[in-house]
Amino acid sequence: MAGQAIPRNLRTASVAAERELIFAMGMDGNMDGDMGGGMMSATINGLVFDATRVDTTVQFDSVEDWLLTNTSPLDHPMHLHVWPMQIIEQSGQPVDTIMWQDVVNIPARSSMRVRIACDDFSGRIEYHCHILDHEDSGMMGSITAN
Ligand SMILES: [Cu+2]
Repeated sequence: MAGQAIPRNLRTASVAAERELIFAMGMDGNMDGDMGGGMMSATINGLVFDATRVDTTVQFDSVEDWLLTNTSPLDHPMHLHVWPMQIIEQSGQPVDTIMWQDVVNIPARSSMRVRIACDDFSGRIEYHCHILDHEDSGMMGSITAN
């Protein structure tokens, strides 16, 4: 990417797939812990991170739209490894600035739509909330391109 003065505009790309990632927080239902209450859970599409699971499979060299929905009362800065994102909508309103971002903040109880070119790398990578407490509580997923 070094030396690219004008970013490629993904708005003109054809979108191969759309998906939604829902970022949620709550207390997990397991009350048999020794602290008198449940642990915080931070999930993406209802799941805490599991290193043995692949959450998302994309087609290599395709462009995808992801709707990042945050149902929680806290912001979640979402970091996607390898592939930078372009924000195309914030809370349903178009965003015209063409900019690559490797972290996109999803404000509390809000949504961001991003477009991603899944190129240059095929294999398994991760996406996660950049707030360490949230990531440690499970807000992370894995993705492969093939
Ligand atoms: Cu978070």
